[in-house]
Amino acid sequence: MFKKILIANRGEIALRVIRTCREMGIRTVAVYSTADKDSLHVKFADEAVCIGKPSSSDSYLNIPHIMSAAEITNADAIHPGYGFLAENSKFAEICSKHGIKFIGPTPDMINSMGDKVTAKATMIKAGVPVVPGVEGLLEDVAHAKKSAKEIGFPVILKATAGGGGKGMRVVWNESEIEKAFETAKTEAAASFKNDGLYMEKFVEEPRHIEIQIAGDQYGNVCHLSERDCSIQRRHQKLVEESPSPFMTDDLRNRMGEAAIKAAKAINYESVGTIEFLVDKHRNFYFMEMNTRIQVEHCVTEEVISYDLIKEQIKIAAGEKISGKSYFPTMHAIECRINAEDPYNDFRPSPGKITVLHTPGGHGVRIDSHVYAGYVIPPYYDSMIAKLIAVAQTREEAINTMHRALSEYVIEGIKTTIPFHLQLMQNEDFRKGNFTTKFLETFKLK
Ligand code: MV4
Repeated sequence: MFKKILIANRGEIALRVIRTCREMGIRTVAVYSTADKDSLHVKFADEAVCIGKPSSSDSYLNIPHIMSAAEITNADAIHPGYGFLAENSKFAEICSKHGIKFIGPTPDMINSMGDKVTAKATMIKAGVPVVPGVEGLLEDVAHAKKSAKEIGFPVILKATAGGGGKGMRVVWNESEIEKAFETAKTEAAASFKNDGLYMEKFVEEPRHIEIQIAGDQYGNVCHLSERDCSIQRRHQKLVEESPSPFMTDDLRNRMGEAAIKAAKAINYESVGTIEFLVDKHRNFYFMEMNTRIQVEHCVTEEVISYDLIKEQIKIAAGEKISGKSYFPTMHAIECRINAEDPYNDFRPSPGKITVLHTPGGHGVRIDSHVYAGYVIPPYYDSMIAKLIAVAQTREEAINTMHRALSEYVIEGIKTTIPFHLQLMQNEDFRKGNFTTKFLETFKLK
């Protein structure tokens, strides 16, 4: 097992990793930017190294600074968390060259899922269902036009280097295709330095349901059931839950097996997630694979009673997993508490937390790095806490969540708490009656 892990991240996920390391008897190194010197991850770690100025490119994305911190502290592994360098294959490669274990998949595995056209081809070969569309990249506008007519409108153009919604265009009819192709190409080139586009049938009003998987270094893979992440706004998830209210035992088995096939196709090592689109007939299609631990991993932990970070560290250290899958015995919901103003287009609201009272009691978990007097810096993402409610049924979990949200007091900044309070009382949400379009029509009172 590792003796010392450097956590190349900040905020709640840095704390989350430190907590598990402490339970496992592993020493921890925090890295921090000058803006984060008073952050809890710095105080909770055994050692802390300042790696640069506030901007991410000078600190949490600065590979030489992070590698130096790892060398001077003699860390034998690096946990990348999520975001920042978590899916950067060059970083994983550099770690390996320095004899430091990157706690995650190998550079090849990251690359094979990072390029979406390659990933889709791999999935087709493995027998995992994908959205019908053109195989490979679009050559030019004429190719796009011809393909769209064959597939049938509406279609969607996506960037092969994209993911998470960037550089996408929905095309409803032939007259729109030329402009959509050109703007998507320009946007992809600017955002990813790769203008490759591909085309799929546009699935209308889908649900976003993802399957958590774990694979070890010996080819054993299991699934850990699903999370429903349909409650999103501009591709930012706000609420996640497990099990999905749309799930059936049969669908879970079929999606679980497909996710295992997907992971096995690339000999996947570590924990990871296969994202699927699910249509109203319960057809499911591979969308992309996340080769990292995700923000929403906690809902899975709560419904199967399993520490995913511990498992991720054990797998990285070469331990075997059983290959037996896990099924939810509880219901968990996570609300992302962001320093944003839900009454003002979710505009970021950084600043000092003057008053803080956190909820507690039966069935409540909070993963957060903030405290009363903490100043939320404006340089990073605005998530300041994850509130997770667990109960035996979905209805009880929603009621626990509502109760916990109503106990939560955060003053000095605006937060998404009022949004979540109203969502928990929404009739359609309570019925499990929602798709990825839900928040387009949800109105705050
Ligand atoms: C789609 C789709 C409909 N049809 N692909 C959005 C993020 C990126 N991972 C892919 N996305 C979508 N791909 C086809 N063929 C609809 C979306 C989509 C979406 C997906 C999941 C969650 C929220 C979403 C919001 C808008 C569009």
